[in-house]
Amino acid sequence: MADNSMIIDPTPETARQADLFPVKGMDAVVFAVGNAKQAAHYYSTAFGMKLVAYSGPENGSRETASYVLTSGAARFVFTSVIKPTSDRGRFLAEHVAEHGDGVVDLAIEVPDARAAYKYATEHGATGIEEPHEVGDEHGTVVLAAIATYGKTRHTLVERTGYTGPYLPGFVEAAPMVETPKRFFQAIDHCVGNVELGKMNEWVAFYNNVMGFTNMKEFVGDDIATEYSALMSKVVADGTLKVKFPLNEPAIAKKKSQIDEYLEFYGGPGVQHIALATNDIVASVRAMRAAGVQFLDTPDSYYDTLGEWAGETRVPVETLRELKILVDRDEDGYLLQIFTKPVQDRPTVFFEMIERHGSMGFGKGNFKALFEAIEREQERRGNL
Ligand code: TYF
Ligand code: FE
Repeated sequence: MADNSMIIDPTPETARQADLFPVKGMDAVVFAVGNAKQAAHYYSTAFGMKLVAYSGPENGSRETASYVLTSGAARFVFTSVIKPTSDRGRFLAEHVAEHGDGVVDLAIEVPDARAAYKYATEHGATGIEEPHEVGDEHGTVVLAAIATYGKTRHTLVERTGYTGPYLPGFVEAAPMVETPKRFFQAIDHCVGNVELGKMNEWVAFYNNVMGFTNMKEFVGDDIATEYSALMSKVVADGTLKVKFPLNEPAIAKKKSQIDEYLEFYGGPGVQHIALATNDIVASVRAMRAAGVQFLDTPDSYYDTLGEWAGETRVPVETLRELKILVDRDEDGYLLQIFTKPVQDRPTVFFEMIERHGSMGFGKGNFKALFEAIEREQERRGNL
C-alpha cells in the first residue's frame, strides 16, 4: 500500500528556495557620493562606524576614492570620483550628478559567485559584470554583477579564503575617531522604491532571479490610500538574512512620499537601509547627541501605545522621549525609528530597528509614521 508520507517532501519551502540561490548575507551597501572623505567622517562620528579600509590615489586608485566602514557585520562603502578616466569613473560621476548621493550597489555575499551569476542570468537577470577573479597578497575573490531597479546593481561577492580588509585594491585604514561606538551590528533590510505599477514586476524579479520568497507583511490598497500612499511587498532569501522590501507609489489623498523620492532621485533607487541594533535607546540617544535628525512622533502616539502594543523592554516614557515606535505581531515585537533624509535631496534615509521576535517591518506604525513623513514633505513644499 502506498504510504502517503513517502511523497511528502520533508524539506521546508524556505530551505528548498535557499538552495536555488544560496546567500551568506549582505556584503556591503555601496554609496556613490560627492565627497566620500566627509561622508566617512559623518558615518564615523554620527553613526558610530569604524573606518577599516581605503582605496585612493595614495595606493594606486587615481580615479576614485573609497572609504569602507563597518559596524559589527554591517559594511558601508563610500566612493567619490577624483577624475573620471574610465567608464566606471564616468558612471559614478554621472550617478552623483543625476541622483545625488545614493546607493549604487547592494552587494550580496554568496558562497559561489559563478553559480549565482549563472542562475540569475538564466532566470532573467541582466548581467553587468561576468564572474571574474581579483586578487592581491591577501588572496582572491570572485566578483560578478547583475542589474536591479534603476541604476542599482547587485554585486555577487565570493570571498572564500580572502583575508584582506575589504577587496583587492584596498588597504587597511585607521579609524577616523578614537573609539567607534557601534550603534548597530547588522543590516536588517534594504528598501527599493520603484515606479507606479512596477512593484509586482520587481517582486517577480527577485522570486525568479534569486529564488527569494515573499514575506507575509505587505501593504495593499487599503492601507495605501488611507495612510501611506505606497504599496509594499517584501522578498527575502530562505534564511531571512537578505530582506528587500519594494515600494511603489499609490494614488492617495496626498502626493506619495514615493513620488517625491522618484522625482528628486530621478528614478527608482534605494530608499532606506534598516540597521539592526540590540540597544535602540542607547543608539538613538547617542546618534541624536551627534546631530542625527529623526522623524518626530506626536505625543498622542504614546498616550495609547500601551493599550495595543503591550509591555516592551523599554518604558513608554523613554520611547516617548526618543520618539521610538513599537509594533507587535503574533511572533513578538519590534522597536524602530526613522531618520530624516541624510542628504539635501529628500531621498535616502535610515531606520534603526531592534527586534524581539517579530519579523515584521512596522506595519502597525504606518499611520503615525506616514503622518510624520507628510509633515516633512509639507515643510519641503512637496505636498
Ligand atoms: O521597510 C519597510 O517596509 C518599513 C516600512 O517610507 C516603511 O520600514 C516603508 C516606507 C517608508 C518607511 C517605512
Ligand atoms: Fe524598513
